[in-house]
Amino acid sequence: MRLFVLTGAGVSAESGLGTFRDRGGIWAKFDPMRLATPQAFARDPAEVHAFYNLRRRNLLAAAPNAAHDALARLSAALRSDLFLCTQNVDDLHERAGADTVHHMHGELLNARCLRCGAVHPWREDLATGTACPACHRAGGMRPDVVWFGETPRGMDAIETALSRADRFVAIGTSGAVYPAAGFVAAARARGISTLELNLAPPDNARDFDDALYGPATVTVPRLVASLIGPEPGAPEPR
Ligand code: BV8
Repeated sequence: MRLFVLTGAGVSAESGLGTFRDRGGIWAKFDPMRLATPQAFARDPAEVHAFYNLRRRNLLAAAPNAAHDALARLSAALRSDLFLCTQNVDDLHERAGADTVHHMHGELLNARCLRCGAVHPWREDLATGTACPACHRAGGMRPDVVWFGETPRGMDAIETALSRADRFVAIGTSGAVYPAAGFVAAARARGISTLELNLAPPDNARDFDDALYGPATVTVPRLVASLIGPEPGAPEPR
């Protein structure tokens, strides 16, 4: 089995990190065009920093949940036969122990210097006056995330993994943001089976062969148990 798993904000929702498009979600409170585009950063970097500083602090206070744990168990069992692709900028898959995680929208705990291009692990707040540890120039440090209008990371690796997979699973994503929302159609065009795990049908629900609805902390461990067997010592599923 070669499995392509795409995760979205729903997998981290029960860790206390907000989703984007659900009622009361991040984009209900904040306008993405004011905060998550290169133009927004050029216009008002301090406002963009304040938004991501808050999210970075929330992330540092959060912990992986049972869905991340189950995917880490799957990663250990399938090794390179699992391509775990996340739209999430958090590091909860890694903290749960997942081996290789493809962050197509970048990582909030990295900062990138627009002056020299260096990428640094970053856990503190960023400010307009923050100097780059590599080139020592100030004013160019930004969160190393992919904003609207920017190219997602590693699209070649994603296309290769999609072309080799024999099963596609999307977990906790609304199917609203491209190119990720189009992966299921690409998988389906190849004739491989497609499954979605979500609380409710997403925008692209019709592209999936099967669905399992419920909280990710319940559905993901159940899916993983069906694929590789129950976790030793885990209670029998009801
Ligand atoms: C690009 C990162 C070219 C930083 C984010 C018009 C038509 C089509 C496309 C476009 C268009 N106009 C513009 C575009 C392109 C644009 C786009 O798609 N716009 C949309 C909005 C129309 N895309 C881009 O600009 C992308 N770049 O296309 O470049 C290209 C392409 C290919 C190759 C070369 C070049 C770049 C997009 C990057 C956006 N980055 N943020 C940050 O986090 O601040 S957006 C953001 O949305 C998130 O970061 C996340 O990465 C992404 C997806 O969101 P979801 O994860 O799906 O979250 P959402 O809240 O929507 O849904 C949560 C789901 O979870 C729900 O379904 C809910 O039911 C479920 N759920 C909730 N709780 C649970 C649960 N499920 C299970 N259990 C639970 N407990």
